This record gives sequence, C-alpha cells and structure tokens, in this order.
Amino acid sequence: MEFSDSLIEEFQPSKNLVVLTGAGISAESGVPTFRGEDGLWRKHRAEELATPYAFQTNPKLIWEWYDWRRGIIAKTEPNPGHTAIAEMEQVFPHFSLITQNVDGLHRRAGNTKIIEIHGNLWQTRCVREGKVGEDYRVPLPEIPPKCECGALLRPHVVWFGESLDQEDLARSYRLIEECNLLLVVGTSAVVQPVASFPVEAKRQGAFVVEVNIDSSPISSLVNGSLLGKAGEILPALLGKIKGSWST
Ligand code: BV8
Repeated sequence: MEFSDSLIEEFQPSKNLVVLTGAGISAESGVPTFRGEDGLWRKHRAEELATPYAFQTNPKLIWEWYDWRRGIIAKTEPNPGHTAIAEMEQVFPHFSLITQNVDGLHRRAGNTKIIEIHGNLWQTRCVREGKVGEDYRVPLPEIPPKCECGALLRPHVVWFGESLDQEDLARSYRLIEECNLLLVVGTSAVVQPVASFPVEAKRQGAFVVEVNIDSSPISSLVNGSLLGKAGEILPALLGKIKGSWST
C-alpha cells in the first residue's frame, strides 16, 4: 500500500493527533454499519429506532433491537484497524480518540483517551433516577430491563433528537480546535454535530486525512483521502509512519 512522503511527513510525533471514527471502523469486525445495506433490522432503519419517541412508544421493540446488536457485538473482536488506533495512542504523546460508535470495541482494543460521544450500548440508564450502570449479559434476561427502583432502564446512548453530553461535546470541540492533525475513519459524515468536526478542524488549519472505502461529504475538503478498508490501511499507515521516525 503506497502513501505519499508528504502525507507520512505530516504524522510527526509532536503533532496533536485526534482520531475520529464512525461505524466503518467496526465493519471488518462484523458489526453492521448504519447506512450500509446491512443497516436494516426487521425492515426498520436505525434512524427510526434510535429515537426517544420510538423508545417511549415501544420500549420492548427498541430493547429487542439493542439486544440483537449486543448479541452480535459480543461475538466480535477488535480488528487490525482498532488495534492500529490503540497503538497510535501509545506512540503519539498528544493523542485523543472521539468515536461515534457505541460498540465499545475501541476500549477492548486498548484505547483509554477516548470520548464515546454517542454513548455505549453496554451501559444502561434508569429513566427515573438517571443512574448509569453496566450490563454485559447477552441475551438480556428481561426485556425491557428494569432498574431496582422499578422504572425502565434505557441504553445509555444518544438518540436522534437528543442533545449530546455537554461535557463530552465541550471536550471534543476543544480537541478539534487544538488539533493540527485529524484522522477521520469510517464515517459517512452526515450525523450532526460530529459531522461538523472535520470541517471545523480544517477551518482552523489542521491537516485532515480521511480513511473510507467510499467518498463522503468531507472527501472534497480533506488534505488526504485514503480509499480502502480501515483494517488494511491503518496498520500499513502506522507502519510507514513509525518507519519514517526511525530513519
Ligand atoms: C443533536 C447512537 C441537538 C445510537 C447515534 C431533526 C430533529 C432532531 C435532530 C435533527 C433533525 N435533523 C437533523 C438533526 C440532527 C441529528 C442528525 O444529524 N440527523 C442526521 C441523520 C441528519 N443529530 C442529532 O439528533 C444529534 N443530536 O443534534 O442534538 C438537537 C437536539 C434536539 C433537536 C435538534 C437538535 C444526535 C445524533 C446521535 C444519534 N445517535 N448513535 C445508537 O447507535 O444506537 S448516530 C449513529 O450514526 C451512530 O453513532 C453512528 O456512528 C453514527 C454516524 O454514522 P457513521 O458512524 O458514519 O456510520 P454509517 O453507517 O453512516 O457510515 C459508515 C461509513 O463507514 C461509510 O462512510 C462507509 O463507506 C464506511 N465504511 C464501511 N466499511 C468500512 C468503511 N470505512 C473504512 N473501512 C471499512 N471497512
């Protein structure tokens, strides 16, 4: 796999590197993406199910969807793309990861400097007390699951029409403002406000690189576009970067 010298040159260890990922980084682990052909569940699209209204109307259906996803994700492993990003955290002193994914695979790959900006489907939240817990059981013994207080639990994720966690958002905006190198991996860049992060990074002067099997709305604005599978491109890219540091 070939990378231009000028692109590799941008990945200096002194850089403030932010990595931003979407569902495409987990595709090679076997996790269905949102807008790919595997994005349907019982003929429903994610955008119809991942909303407060859908949960309010039919919590059982929504929890069946999450239980199905949790079952799939529980059988998956981080892929070489996740592993490469985990290694980037080790070798770049100023590294942060912002992920839109709720599958928890970046944590399992070893990343710790991470903002799960759309939440994590292994976490639950009591709709009454707001208490957040973790539950890794697949399948769930009771659907919909309930809190000890008797109220419904919901997945601790951000649904369409819900605001993101204000602290996560503030931290992310600060990282985007301060970064001089942004690596965007496997996102269709349509979901706001995260889709604006690469635009803002480019505006403030960061060097922006996209890794995707397809073009996206940000492909025209990035400095470097690497077309291909994240699980193949990222390990090769990291190998070239480390090689350039030792020469
Ligand atoms: C908000 C968690 C303020 C849940 C997710 C009307 C009313 C209300 C809001 C809106 C509205 N109109 C617009 C909005 C804003 C809305 C929005 O952006 N809608 C879009 C659809 C237009 N956003 C919101 O509602 C956000 N909140 O704005 O708050 C507010 C509040 C009230 C009222 C107004 C505003 C909240 C958005 C968060 C939604 N939650 N997930 C769950 O997962 O169960 S979003 C969901 O989409 C996932 O997090 C996912 O990660 C994310 C983005 O999708 P992608 O990750 O990009 O995945 P996708 O499948 O699309 O693409 C995969 C990509 O990978 C592709 O490009 C593909 O080519 C590539 N790929 C595939 N394989 C590979 C690969 N690349 C590399 N290698 C491979 N092997």
